[in-house]
Amino acid sequence: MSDQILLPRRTLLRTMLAGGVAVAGGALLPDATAFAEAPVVGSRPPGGWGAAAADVRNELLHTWNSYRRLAWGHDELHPVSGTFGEFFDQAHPVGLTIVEALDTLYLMGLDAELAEGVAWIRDHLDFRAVTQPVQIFETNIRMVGGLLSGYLATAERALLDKARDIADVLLPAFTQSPTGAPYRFVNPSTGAVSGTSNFLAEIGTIIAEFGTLSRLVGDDRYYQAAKKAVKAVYDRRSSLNLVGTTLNIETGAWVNGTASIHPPVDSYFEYLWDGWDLFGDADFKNWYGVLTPAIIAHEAVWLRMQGQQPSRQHLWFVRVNMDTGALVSTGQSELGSFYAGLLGQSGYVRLGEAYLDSWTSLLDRYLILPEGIDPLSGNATSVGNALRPEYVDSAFNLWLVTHKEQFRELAYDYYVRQKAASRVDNGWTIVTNVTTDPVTHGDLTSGYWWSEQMKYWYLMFGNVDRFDYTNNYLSTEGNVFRGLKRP
Ligand code: DMJ
Repeated sequence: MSDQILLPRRTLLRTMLAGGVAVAGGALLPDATAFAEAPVVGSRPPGGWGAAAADVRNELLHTWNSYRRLAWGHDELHPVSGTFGEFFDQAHPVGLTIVEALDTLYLMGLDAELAEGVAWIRDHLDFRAVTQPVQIFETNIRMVGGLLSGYLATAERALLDKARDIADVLLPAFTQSPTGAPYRFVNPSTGAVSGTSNFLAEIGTIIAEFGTLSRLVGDDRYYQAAKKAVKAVYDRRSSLNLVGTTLNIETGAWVNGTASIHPPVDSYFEYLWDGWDLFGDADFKNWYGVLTPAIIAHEAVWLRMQGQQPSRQHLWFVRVNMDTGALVSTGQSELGSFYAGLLGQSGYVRLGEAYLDSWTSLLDRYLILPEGIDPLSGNATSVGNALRPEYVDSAFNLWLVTHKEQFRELAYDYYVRQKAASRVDNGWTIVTNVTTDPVTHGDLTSGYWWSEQMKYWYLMFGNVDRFDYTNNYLSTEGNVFRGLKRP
């Protein structure tokens, strides 16, 4: 696959023109200079890359020490109030932060902290004690994935056993479903499944963890369940080769037929590519190869933001009706910025670069990206930033693919920004309003912060001898399933 095949007709653009929106006409990549001439927002660390890597490690260690002091064994640190909270069940902590941090601690050489975390998991983690229904998706990408990458980093058998035990809690959500697409929830203490309307990301972001587990324990049931779920969605694609947002997993009918790369669909496409990347399963490559050109044909648009030069256009991905291709919404979610990296990984490098540039262009008006953006005005439609990793995730993936220094510089610039926005006495916190000066703090160190962007920044800035830069795989939650080097 390459950028060359992507020259769709632009009926969608005419629709938008009718609404007074300034857009590019013609081919999808009408003028490479439209983004190539953009000012690059990026910077080099004044003390050198090694010092930047050391700073990332210090920040993670500082926050870890706060977690250890104020919240040990609980799911998440509340660094502003110095308290804690639980992600799954307020009555039953499962040490989510420890699980999410494992392979990051390993890569950073924080071996004493890693050993302490592994010991806590071995002695205390009991996911079946959770009495509230949990999301299959979140449990899989965070808990199963975190334990598996922790196992790959340490060879501690207890981590693999706990990962399998949790996957066994989740598996009935797949096997009891008439379509194979999973129920959305399971109650770990009773085994009861629930939630017949499920989102594509939650149905399809399973194969990396379940497939890795199948490989490690020699039991194919996890892999097959995850693959069947993906196929249940793919088989219900429209005549345009688009899929919707929400499926009734019992009847197989679409509940919401809006096609989008934004949440709650986003990582469905990521794991299509990953099923090929990680397991060499050609079905996944074929499915990705059918759905992606349709996304690009019907959802990719070039827009000129109000107040910007006419020559300056940006690539965005809009929401459309899966059957007709008609525009549903132009709104952009920050979480959608992950798609730039996925495009780059899967051969659409120029599109990936262009899409990341669209997000970068917003950084002349915001310190860090807001959760929601109107791409026509540049206004924030959702003003918070929950310590989001997606922009850095894409910079990391494009850097791995292209080796271009500009992506590392973009990532460093964003590190400086996020640190300025999020650092508090006890570590890093979410932001509830990026548009105030100074930004307004919330009170949470998100679990994925330990697993995702701190790892991406450290790997980009450092020359980490425990990581294979040429042959690796990181999950949607940043968990490393290929590329960890052990002595
Ligand atoms: C992470 O849990 C994962 O990246 C997931 O795929 C969606 N986004 C959150 C962080 O924003």
